Amino acid sequence: MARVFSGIKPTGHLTLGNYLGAVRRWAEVDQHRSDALFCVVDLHALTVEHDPARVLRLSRQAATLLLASGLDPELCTVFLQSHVDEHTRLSYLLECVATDGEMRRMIQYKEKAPRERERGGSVRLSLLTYPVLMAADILAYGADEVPVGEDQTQHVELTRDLAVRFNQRYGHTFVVPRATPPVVAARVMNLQDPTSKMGKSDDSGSGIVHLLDEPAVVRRKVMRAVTDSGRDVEYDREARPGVANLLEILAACTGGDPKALAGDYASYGALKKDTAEAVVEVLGPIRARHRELCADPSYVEGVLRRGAEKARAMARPTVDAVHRAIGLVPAVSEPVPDPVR
Ligand code: AQP
Repeated sequence: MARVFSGIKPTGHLTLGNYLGAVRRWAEVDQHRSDALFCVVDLHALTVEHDPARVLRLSRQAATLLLASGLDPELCTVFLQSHVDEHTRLSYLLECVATDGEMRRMIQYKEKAPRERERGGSVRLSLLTYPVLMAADILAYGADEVPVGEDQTQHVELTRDLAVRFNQRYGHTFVVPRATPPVVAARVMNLQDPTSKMGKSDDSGSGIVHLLDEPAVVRRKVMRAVTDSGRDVEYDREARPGVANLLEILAACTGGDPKALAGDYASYGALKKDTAEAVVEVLGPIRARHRELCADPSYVEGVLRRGAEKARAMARPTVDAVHRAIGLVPAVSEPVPDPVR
């Protein structure tokens, strides 16, 4: 059975992009056909200026939303990254295999570092190195597949490179994983700027549909989506990114094909209306289940505690093997005897 690992950063409220690009597949497909682990990667949220209370709140909310979206702790392992020390243990060892040039080439670093400087802050070293932590997240579990949206493929490529390099230098230790992006909605775009990804750390508001948005809010955001001055509904990501984005969202929500759906519409207004209703329908059960789970926080805590125990037991043998392969003396598991006096 394939091993699957994926994660989500508590850097903002989960978006429709997170759901259609990743979480829905985790719930509907991956947890049923594989040995799957899903993680709130809270350490990744510390790589930029952050408010500790907000990260704490968003981490709990993200975990609750993963369960509300259909992850079943009987079928998969759900946990918080910071609860399993093996991720950071392995990350340092992989930093000893990665190069600084590789880190500086990461698109997300190139995009975010200037943003941090513009905000008047300095750039945290962790913003440069967190792709290695992400590699550790994946490699610690021997994952074969990493179901992610398109924006994460460069990070999975780096993970593959580090795994191959380590195996060549120190002996076969890691499974080399591969990214598995979804067929539709691999990159849901911002409704107000269809050339940018709908990202949760972007607070600009009306272009981003959050999973917990009320139906009226969803309808308003979709109806105001930026399209273009044309009239015909055509699926063309380059020439008509706004319309293509709506068609992709509609297709992902209803199970159709964006190109085929374009033929059903004679106006942008009708397309927006159907897209809005399809999104409202998809989000309704998630919001309802989220309300129920919020009424029972000890259930969510229990799931995360048991998930972390299971994850730790799965990751430890791999990380111990990495220690041995790279030349570190294994930690002694039995109590150390008193020295002879
Ligand atoms: N717009 C999107 N379309 C499709 N998939 C998406 N994902 C994120 N946005 C989209 C996928 O969701 C998973 C978790 O994402 P994440 O937490 O790593 O990233 P984010 O939601 O994009 O959060 P940020 O903080 O806004 O990220 P960045 O770092 O990009 O600024 C992933 O599988 C991702 O592909």
